[in-house]
Parts: sequence; structure tokens; C-alpha cells
Amino acid sequence: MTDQSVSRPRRRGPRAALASAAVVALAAGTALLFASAASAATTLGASAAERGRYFGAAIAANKLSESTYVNIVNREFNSVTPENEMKIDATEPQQNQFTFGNADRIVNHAISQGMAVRGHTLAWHSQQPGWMQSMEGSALRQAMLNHVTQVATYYRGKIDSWDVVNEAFDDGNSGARRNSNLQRTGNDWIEAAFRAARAADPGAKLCYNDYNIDNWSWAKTQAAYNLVRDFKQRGVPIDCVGLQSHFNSGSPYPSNYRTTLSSFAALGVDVQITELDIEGASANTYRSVVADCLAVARCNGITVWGVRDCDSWRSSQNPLLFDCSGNKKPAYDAVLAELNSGAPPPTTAPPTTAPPTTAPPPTTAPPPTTAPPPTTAPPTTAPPTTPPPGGGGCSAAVYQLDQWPGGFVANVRVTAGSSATNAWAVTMTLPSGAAVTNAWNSQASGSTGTVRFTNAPWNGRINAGQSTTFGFQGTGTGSGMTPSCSAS
Ligand code: 9MR
Repeated sequence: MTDQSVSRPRRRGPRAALASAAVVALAAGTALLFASAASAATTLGASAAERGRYFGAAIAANKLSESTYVNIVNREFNSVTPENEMKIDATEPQQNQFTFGNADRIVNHAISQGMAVRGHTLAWHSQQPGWMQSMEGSALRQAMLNHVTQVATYYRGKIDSWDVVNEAFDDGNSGARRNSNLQRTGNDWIEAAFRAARAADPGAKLCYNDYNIDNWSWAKTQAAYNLVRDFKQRGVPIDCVGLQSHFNSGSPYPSNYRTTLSSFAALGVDVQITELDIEGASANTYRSVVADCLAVARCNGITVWGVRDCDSWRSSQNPLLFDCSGNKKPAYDAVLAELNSGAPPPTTAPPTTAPPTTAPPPTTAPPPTTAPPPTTAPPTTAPPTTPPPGGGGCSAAVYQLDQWPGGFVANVRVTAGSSATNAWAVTMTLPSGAAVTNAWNSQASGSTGTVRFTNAPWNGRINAGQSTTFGFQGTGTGSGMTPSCSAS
């Protein structure tokens, strides 16, 4: 950490601090109490960001013109997932004819609001356009890879995490792959899709996403776990697992959910809760899900599958955090309180132990009968030997420049060192004649020469060893830039 000039609030002298404390104390005896209560974050996204995480929602392009809807989205969430607009039938309705209009509406809205975007989804047996549904064999494999490449390239630099492959395992107890036209192209179709996605957008996190992989003792969970373990062992690019977590009476929140989250995380991937909804929206169950995520350092984000109950794909179950009029439900209050009670991210890197080599538990094991782990947060004070946040520094790398005559797009991955960051800054000297025209997921100061990019309000906190990305567009040529990173 060499650069000390990350902007911080200006320090005030002890005299000024005493004077303002006296004013507050004189104004009313309760004012100090009120001040401390008011310091808790008041929105889901802000609270999650303080804990190095995001809190997102699936949104629909055609609702962005509804003021009640968009006001909630803008106020509460720091990540969005297009609910349907990035699916294969939406983005490639005719083979090799790509349409991004509705997806762009969501991505542009998110960028304008400083929100992250989860891309959903590049390869899936469902919502395939007619031309793809009728394809098989090597022609389908090529078409699938072309789709992954084209869509991930188009959105390069704008996607935080991609659901590269969605729902590839069978329901039931077999642990087998789902029999789909994609599966029939050969068992390696999943890794082929991940490799194509990495080549197209090296800055995005690449996720495997599925439902009914929440209960650690279910065969489908073990099948997904084995896939991720195998990919990590063989070096197939994978960065995250998405647990959809649609909970209802047939597939309830399991008491071993935290075990599932931490077991996937121990493989060396992020864990994201990607499509959360809960039949009846029990405040206690929502609270437990949030507590489980906060208890696992690499559970780095939660997305609810819709905004208001009436927006839900299962609207009759009233499974979301806002009612149809846009009012906060008790589940909302529970989620916010649980987020606010969570500890900040650990300031030291988690141990880099090898993934367990023992066989996973038998899939027939009955679910544990013990109560779910307590939801109270661990103490927030760091032990005296841990470095202060940011003391472990950070590193930055510029990825694949998109270059055309007169302009370029660059994507930068910022990785925290051995301790968490609270804020970061990346400086880089642009080639002569180049100028930054816009940046997303960061603030740029200066546009030519040495430009300094500082974190957006929601992505300053990066857990030890983990990363976030930002991007920028420029005029001129963007080659040969060497970023340097500082953290606090
Ligand atoms: O919420 C989506 C709904 O509007 C669509 O009609 C449906 C069509 O398949 O997909 C829903 O979203 C699904 C998501 O893409 C994947 N996991 C299950 C979700 C709920 O069905």
C-alpha cells in the first residue's frame, strides 16, 4: 500500500469534536442515543454493502416506468438481475440475430444507479428459442458456445456475476444430469460453456446456478457440489455457485442451509443466494437465511426474486419483502435488522485449506434434528493482532480491452490483499491522446494522463482475497496501462 491519498472525511480537531458533543448533549439528553440508533443503515443495499455484500432483486424492464416499483428498486437494492431479459429466447430469438434492447434497459438503469448486475443466464435447457429447441448434437453445441460468447462479449465489463449454466441437474434422488438437448451434446457441455464465458468476459465471476441445492443431504446438492469440486480440481474456470433458494412447503428452508453454504465456500468459490423467495414470507425464515449468509465469509450476496408480491412468479404465495402496494412487510424489517446486526467482514484472509478430500455425507442421511445455529452475530471487535482494514493492500489488473478506431473499453478487477478493504483507489496512466469518457462501478477523477478511480459507495468493502470489478470507456487507444491499487 503505497498511495495514502484515498479520500477520507477530513479529521476534525479535538476542540471541534468536544464543542459539537456539547451542543448535542445540551440539545436533549436523548439526542446521543438517537444519533447512535440512526447510524444503522436504513436500506437493504446499504446495509449489505457495509458487510462487503450486495442485496439485489430480480427486476423486469417493462416495470421500470412504474414509479412505485422503480423507487423501491433505486432505494433498496445495490444489485439487480434481469428476470427474463437476458435469457436465450430474449437475446437470440433467431439464430445469430441478437436483441439486447430490454436487457440494455436494465443494465443501463443499473449502471446509472451504481448497482451491480447479475447476468442470467447463458446456457439453460429452458426458455430456449424455437430454433435452439429443435437442435441437437454438434450443431447445438456450436450454437450454444456462440451464444455464450456473443452475449458475454456484448456485456463485457458490465456484469458482476454470470449464471453461465442454469439448472443442469435432475430433480429427484439420482444426482444425475438433467436429460436435455444440451446434455445430449456431451457431458462436457458445462465446462465448455464456462471456458467460453471466461474467454469472453474475464472480469465477470462465473457461477453455476440451480434450485433444490439448499439442503446439504439432498442428492442434487451433492451432485452440484461434486461438479464444483471437480471443476476446481481440474482448473475449469468457476468462481461462484448460485443457490436459487425458492422456499415453499414442498422445498422448505432446511436447517442445514448454513452447512451447505459453507461447504460450497470451502471449495474456494463465492456463494450467492440468487432467487430467494419464501412462501408466506415468514420473517423468521428470511432472518435465518440472512444470518446464514452473513455467517459464511464467501456468501457475498443475496437476490430476492422480484420486488413486490404482485411482481413474483409465485404471486399467490406472497413470498417477497414488499406488498403489492409497495409497503415494507415484516419480512423486510427482519432482513434489514439481521443485516444491520451482522459483523463487518473479517479483516484477515480465511485460511486457504485444501477442499476436503473425504467423501461427502451419504445422500440418504436424515436431516439433522438440531435447531438451526444461533443468529446472533459474533463480536465486531477485531483481535489486536489483526491488521486494520486495508492494511493488506490490494491489487488491480486490467482485462481485455475492447478497441475500435478511436475508442476502447477496459475492465479492471480489484482484489483485496490479506485483509478486507473499506475503500480502494486505482490509479493508471492513460496513453497519450486517450481520455476516459465514462466509468461504471467506480468514480473517475481526471480524464487524461494519470486517472484515479475510487470505489463506488457499494463496492468499497472487499473481503480479504476477494475481488470486485469496475469498467470504463475511453477515446483514443487504451493499450499498455499498468494499474496500481491502494486500500484503506
Ligand atoms: O420469474 C421468471 C418468470 O417470469 C418466467 O416466466 C419463468 C420462465 O421460465 O422464469 C422465471 O424465472 C426462473 C429463473 O429464470 C430460473 N429459476 C427459476 C425461476 C422461477 O421459475
